[in-house]
Amino acid sequence: MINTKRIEEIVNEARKEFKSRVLPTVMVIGASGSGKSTLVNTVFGKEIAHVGVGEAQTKGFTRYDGNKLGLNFNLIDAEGWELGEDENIQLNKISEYLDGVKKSGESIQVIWYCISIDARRIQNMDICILDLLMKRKEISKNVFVVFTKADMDSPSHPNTSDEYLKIIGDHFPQLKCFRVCDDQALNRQHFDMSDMIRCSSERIDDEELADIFVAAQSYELSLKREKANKFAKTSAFQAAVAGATPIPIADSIIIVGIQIRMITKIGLIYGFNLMESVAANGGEAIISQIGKLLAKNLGERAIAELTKLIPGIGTLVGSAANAVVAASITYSLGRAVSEYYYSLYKKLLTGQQASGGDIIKWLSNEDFLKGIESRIEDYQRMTEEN
Ligand SMILES: Nc1nc2c(ncn2[C@@H]2O[C@H](COP(=O)(O)OP(=O)(O)OP(=O)(O)O)[C@@H](O)[C@H]2O)c(=O)[nH]1
Ligand SMILES: [Mg+2]
Repeated sequence: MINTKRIEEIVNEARKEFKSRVLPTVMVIGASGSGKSTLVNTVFGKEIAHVGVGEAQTKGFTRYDGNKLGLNFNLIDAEGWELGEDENIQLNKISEYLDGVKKSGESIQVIWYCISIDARRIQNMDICILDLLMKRKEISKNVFVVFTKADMDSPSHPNTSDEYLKIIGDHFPQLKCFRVCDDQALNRQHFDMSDMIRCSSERIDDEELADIFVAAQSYELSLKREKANKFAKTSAFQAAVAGATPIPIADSIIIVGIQIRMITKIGLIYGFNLMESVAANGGEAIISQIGKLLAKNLGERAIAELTKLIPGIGTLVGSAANAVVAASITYSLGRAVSEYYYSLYKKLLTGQQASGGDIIKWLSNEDFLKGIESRIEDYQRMTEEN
């Protein structure tokens, strides 16, 4: 009934597509000790310096290649400048470096310029470097000012971050500023870490790179969920188109293909690579198993749903109803997978054991089918809203 050969082909195509990804590049820059490395660790949940050695590039820039280090992003760490350093020398270094990046064809998606609250004043060097960055058309809209160590702000008025905000606002009214610190609880209660991550991702033009940035960061889990759900919607519409062709859904390899792609992509948004966990678990046999499971669930649910939708099924299968069913099951599957990964990720964040490979077990589970049922209603609500 289900063509496993074709499923393997689909999975291999998806695997190739997701393997050869270009990664977003994040650059941190600011005074020495301004909290650049700490910021990167807080956002991405990784001690990059401990993950591997970056390549020291010309004049104080270190580039960490995500593909080499198994990360979902590249990092450019600019060596912090010291107080009293010559401004022109610094500015020349930065200009030269950015020229080189531009020439190499690489683009930088996010630039966080760090100014520590602890410093108590914004230096002329800060303004000069920001001015340089804002004058470069290729990056200016990706520059953000980050007031680090916000936990050290004084409770008095006007406090340091308010003063900073005013100075930056006077010089660069178009620049966005965020207050952050290295403490989760404080960030969530008082500071702007979430906003910083959201704004940064929204400014990335390339949608694929924006998705990978969301996958790379580990701070804003709800952003991953939003992206995953958006992708489930897109896939549902694709499935609707495929479902509108008058072939029985249970045999529709196209829809299964859309679904495999969808669960792969959702896994990636959460930072799990389904394809890799599949390969690690014995490869192709499991891949066809996933395909069969999807086809079986899809088939059975589809028939149940169709029976509800059209009395006298068997004599006539309306292609419109077929499309609705294909879409709602795909959407439900996407939402269910997203919720699954969401809870898996939460587990990982609290130090519990979990692996992306668990999804295979979970797909054969009763809870999964129940989850799908409860989310078919979500889809119907969604189509009514649109
Ligand atoms: N209180 C407080 N201390 C922080 C915070 N962020 C960083 N620090 C401390 O500030 C110091 C410098 O932090 P780093 O992240 O190493 O700064 P950096 O900009 O990467 O420094 P260089 O790479 O040497 O230029 C460290 O001792 C951190 O522990 C914060 O949010 N609050
Ligand atoms: Mg550092």
